[in-house]
Amino acid sequence: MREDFLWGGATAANQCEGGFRAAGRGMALVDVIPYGKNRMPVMEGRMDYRDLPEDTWYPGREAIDMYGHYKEDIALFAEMGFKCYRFSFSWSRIFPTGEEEQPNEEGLRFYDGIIDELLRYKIEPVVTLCHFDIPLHLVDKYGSWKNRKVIDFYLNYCDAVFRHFQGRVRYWITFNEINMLMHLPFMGAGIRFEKGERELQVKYQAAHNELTASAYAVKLAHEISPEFKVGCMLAAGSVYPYSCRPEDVWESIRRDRETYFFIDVQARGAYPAYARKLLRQEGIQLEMGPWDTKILREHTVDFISLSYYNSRCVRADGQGEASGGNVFASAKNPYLECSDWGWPIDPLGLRITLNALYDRYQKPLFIVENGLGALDELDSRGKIEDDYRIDYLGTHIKAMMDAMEEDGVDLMGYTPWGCVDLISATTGEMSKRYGFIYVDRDNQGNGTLNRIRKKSFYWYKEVIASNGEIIKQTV
Ligand code: BGP
Repeated sequence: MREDFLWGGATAANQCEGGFRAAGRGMALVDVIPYGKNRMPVMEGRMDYRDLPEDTWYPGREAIDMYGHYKEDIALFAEMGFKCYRFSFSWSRIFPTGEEEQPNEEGLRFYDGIIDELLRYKIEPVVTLCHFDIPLHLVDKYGSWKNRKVIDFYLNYCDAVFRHFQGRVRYWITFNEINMLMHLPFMGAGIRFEKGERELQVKYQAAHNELTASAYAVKLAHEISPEFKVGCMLAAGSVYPYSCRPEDVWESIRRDRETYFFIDVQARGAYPAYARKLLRQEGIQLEMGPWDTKILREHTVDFISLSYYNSRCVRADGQGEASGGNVFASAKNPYLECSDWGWPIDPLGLRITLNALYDRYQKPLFIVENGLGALDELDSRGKIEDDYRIDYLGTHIKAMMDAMEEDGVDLMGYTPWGCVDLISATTGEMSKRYGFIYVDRDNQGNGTLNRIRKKSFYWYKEVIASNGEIIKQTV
């Protein structure tokens, strides 16, 4: 293993910070994503949050109150030996409506606190600029990423934080799981469909605006500091054909391209032929600025980051049992076990995915999310023996190391998701836990918020201390 490998953990403001009204923060998209049966319709952009009943519970507003606990949490990350920590800025904490010209100083000060604390422990910050987190004002007034104007607001925000944090932050990610926009458009990109709108037209326009914003952000970052490394981020997971029937194989290629599309643009700098065809066939007209093509071509990303939870599987005939999984459902793969939430578990799929991405792009990769959402129970001694999580992570780390050492994939680091328990993005539950650190809080928001080290905490500490050697001996 390379000596500079970035072992760490990942979170996002929208699922852990809370403090939704603190220090001048403006309302954000996450603040209006409810718990319960209305969550999906809102996340899909089919229900307007303004129509939600008054007694609705919004778990993201308080989350695990990392706003008030970050020092304690970072001390625990340091105790595990983290080399880096991936987290996101809440855009509306820095630009409360998104339209201000100058940043909210108190918002910047909050992130100064986090970053200085990390650097004190020699933990490298990796910052996601937008992780399902958009000022609500931009959603309601402009229609979020449907509107080109939002590119300017985003760049104004990027400009402020690049300048403010230069010298302290080196790694930036422009958008979390940019392809989420196609599946959960409101959660992914603040997109709500109005009557009469063509969904595909709206989605591809929003995608174009985000891709352009991302390329401009790369340009800006490189102008501000030659030290900056800027990455894109994909919800990854290779799509397998259900059988060797050519129709199934073809369907798997088609589905893979739905995700590759974004990275093809961000890493290779142009719309691929299959995407140009699709736009034409679907009659989609993109509103483009005069410089977009040039900006996309000249400002590709420095690295490709990805989340990997599971592989996917498809059948051309659409028959058979379905399976859950990150971002979208697919056909049930009979060879794989599933998590408590029905997501397939496929460590070799991680090696397959890493190889596919590296073959295609030849740019450094960074796994910025991976993990097992599971039910954790405190035992009679108040401890959590999460061997299932150790198994999941151990086998995935082994697959990742094989990709690096056997296959030559260039991988910068590994930050498992939800290193401290946080709110689930898809379900809003607290009980879907990923962490090495347990947080005492339930789905209704009750609990002390106390942090407790799980068994996996001590295990991951050893993994990092041995730079992965113990994985080779034990998995
Ligand atoms: C990814 C998101 C994360 C995270 C993770 C796990 O899609 O980037 O924000 O939540 O998935 O998903 P969930 O929380 O639904 O289990």
